[in-house]
Amino acid sequence: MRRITSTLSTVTVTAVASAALGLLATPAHAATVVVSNSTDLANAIKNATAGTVIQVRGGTYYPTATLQSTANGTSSSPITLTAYGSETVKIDGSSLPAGSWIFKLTADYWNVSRLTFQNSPDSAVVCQSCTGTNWNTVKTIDNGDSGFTLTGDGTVNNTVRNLDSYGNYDAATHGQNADGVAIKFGSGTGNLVTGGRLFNNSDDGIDLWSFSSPVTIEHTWSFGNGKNRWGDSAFEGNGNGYKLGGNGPAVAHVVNNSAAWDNAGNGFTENSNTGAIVLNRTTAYANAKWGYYFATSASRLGKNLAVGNGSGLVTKGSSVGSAGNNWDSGIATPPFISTDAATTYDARKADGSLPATTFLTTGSTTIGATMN
Ligand SMILES: [Ca+2]
Ligand SMILES: [Ca+2]
Repeated sequence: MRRITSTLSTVTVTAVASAALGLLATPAHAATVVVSNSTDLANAIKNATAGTVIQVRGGTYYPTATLQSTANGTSSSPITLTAYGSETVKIDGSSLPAGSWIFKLTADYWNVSRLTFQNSPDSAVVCQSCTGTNWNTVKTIDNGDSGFTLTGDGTVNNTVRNLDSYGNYDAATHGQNADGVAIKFGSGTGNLVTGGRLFNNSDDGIDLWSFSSPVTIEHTWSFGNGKNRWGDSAFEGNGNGYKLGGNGPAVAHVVNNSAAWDNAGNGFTENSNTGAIVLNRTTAYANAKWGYYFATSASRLGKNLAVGNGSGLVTKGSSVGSAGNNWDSGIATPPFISTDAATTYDARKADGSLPATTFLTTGSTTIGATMN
């Protein structure tokens, strides 16, 4: 008994001495911070360290300055920013100064989920030279420029999963810039957009302008972009579903199992990218211009389905490889099970994935998007 007491005393004394000297070991579990007002939210984001978990209580937040951080997580100890429990969190930019973004990260290894960013005077979410960030079930709605942006060199291994980005419109420049997703002006490999629903934006659904490394897009829907929904008499939105390049770099972007419909421009376009873009099992339906516009690239188009596009199924240059598409010889066009898009606006499934729909499905195992 005496020996045990002695041992405990030694431990206690050691701990007290360490505490007095500020030498307490790093806690095994990093701090969880629960915030319920904009000031605390801004500070939590700014002061996060690897392993910090920021949980935002339900409600609408009106920050008066851009929420931003340069704090890095690590691959094994990321920084987490998410809604508290199952609560609904909206971060509204309508109290920001003109030209401000709502949320800017210049940081690595953040996991951001279940937050809505809306009504920004400019872009909503911008991740600049980020590595290893994961965005899951985020919404960017009715902002004054692009909803979600990755930009800068050193943009590496970021995943944008189950993003809804819609209603974004740059009024001052007559809609020519606001895309659902912009991955522009930068470089870096391993970036993925999956499960996206990018619609009714003034410019393009997704735009890869001047991004010089391959981006992968899959299981994404891009629709209704580039229409003048704002009564803008000098409207300049482009309205491509998937703008897969531009401004010089030749890049082999990849688009798998995705769809474009009802856009004011082309469904899918190289947009002057001369690289070997790969499109596999995608569908372009009822876009105002071409389903697929690939005039000068060395793209590889396989098993894609174009129906009812204003300018035609495909513009295809001599360097484009094309096989198994419904414009290729001997390939049938399967009928759509439904052309009623109503269900594509439904709430997402509980896991954040796209809602169930029969819209533009065909049952084919060989051609076109499967719409899930
Ligand atoms: Ca534009
Ligand atoms: Ca654009």
